[in-house]
Amino acid sequence: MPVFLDSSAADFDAAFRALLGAKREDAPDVDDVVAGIIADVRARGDAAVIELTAKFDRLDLTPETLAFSPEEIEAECARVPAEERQALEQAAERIRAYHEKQMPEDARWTDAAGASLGWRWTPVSAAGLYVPGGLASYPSSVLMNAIPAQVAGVERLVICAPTPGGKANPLVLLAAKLAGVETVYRIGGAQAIAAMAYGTETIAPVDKITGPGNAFVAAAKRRVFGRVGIDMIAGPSEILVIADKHNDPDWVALDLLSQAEHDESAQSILVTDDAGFGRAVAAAVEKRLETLERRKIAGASWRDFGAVIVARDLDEAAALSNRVAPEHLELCVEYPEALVEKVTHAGAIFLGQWTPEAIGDYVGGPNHVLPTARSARFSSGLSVMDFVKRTTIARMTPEALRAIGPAAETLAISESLQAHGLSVRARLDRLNEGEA
Ligand code: HSO
Ligand code: ZN
Repeated sequence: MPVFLDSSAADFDAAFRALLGAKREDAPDVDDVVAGIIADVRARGDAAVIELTAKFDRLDLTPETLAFSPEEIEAECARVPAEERQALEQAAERIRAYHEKQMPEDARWTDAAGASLGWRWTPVSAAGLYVPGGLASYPSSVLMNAIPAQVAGVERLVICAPTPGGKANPLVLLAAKLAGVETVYRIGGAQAIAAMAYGTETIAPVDKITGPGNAFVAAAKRRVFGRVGIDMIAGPSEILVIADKHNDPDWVALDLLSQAEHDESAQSILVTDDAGFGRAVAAAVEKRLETLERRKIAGASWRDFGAVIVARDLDEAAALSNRVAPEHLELCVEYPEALVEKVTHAGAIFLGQWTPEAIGDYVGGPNHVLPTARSARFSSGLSVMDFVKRTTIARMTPEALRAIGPAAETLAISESLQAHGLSVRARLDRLNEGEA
């Protein structure tokens, strides 16, 4: 049974804090193994990657077959049924259009001292995207990771996707093609992350690695961070739905289950101002769980981490949601535009009863790679900004240097950095000579 909490109950705050603090993921300690794998790939390159792939994925590769050939990609893509191809194309188009709006602008201005200042944005040169194998090999995630990189202007985009036993997912390859990915390597795990970070004889290193993965991949991303940039270490999915009684309990139940079915450690929370509605949703969840294909996963998530919270009113519901800082937040209320103003921490917000969170997972346009585990308090979902860097620009004129140089010299002297001060003084002296 999920927990039922009432915000007017005396012990509510303690119970709510327990819910916030619930440890949902047991991250197995694989760091030593991962350190060994990374060192091996750095030392032996392709040979290590090939051996590890044979061992973990039962797949025998050679340097020539590490990547899918263009012919293989074409053949796999051709197997995708028209309906799925069209859906993927529509998704790609909408995700691209949304992310094009995120492209930040360069700036340049002249300030009161006469200094010309600004910044420029430039893309990273190469990005590598990890696509997990097995159950969580989502073509939609390929689009969500690769399209922002493509929009940012990243020149070289590659994917590493393990194909245990050699079986490829045609939809993943089609998504890669639609998103402008040049090369797809059939490797996975920490060895794939190491290969993308450090390079091998056949795999050129990248500058930024994004994408979800298992504990080995997460540990490897942590370890190569600094050598390359990474996106984030994503935890299990979450949804919080704020709903009033003017909703169909079954719709809300399905929205809660749509995150619960991702993972036994996923968390679905309903916050409502109507206790009767809360009970109706809980009953609808149980009913749907009877027939859901993933009822084992969704049921475990709902039972262990699900919650129904009855708040005094919708304002309090928003305040509680802010304390959770959920990855996904649905506002299934009559006036969502008013309530959204009260939301300060959430990865993605879905307004009104016609916006199920699944729309955002696939075709809405916004990214579905979002901050989990309450990290929406301080971070954002994946965007074009993850694939660009900002370089600052400054240009002094003689007048500008005369106006602000002496303060620099003073500060340099106070920090005992003589050459710093002299580099300014030498120029100021020349200006003064010119004047004399
Ligand atoms: N809701 C997941 C993403 C996803 N859903 C992929 C379906 N496919 C995490 O935001
Ligand atoms: Zn999802």
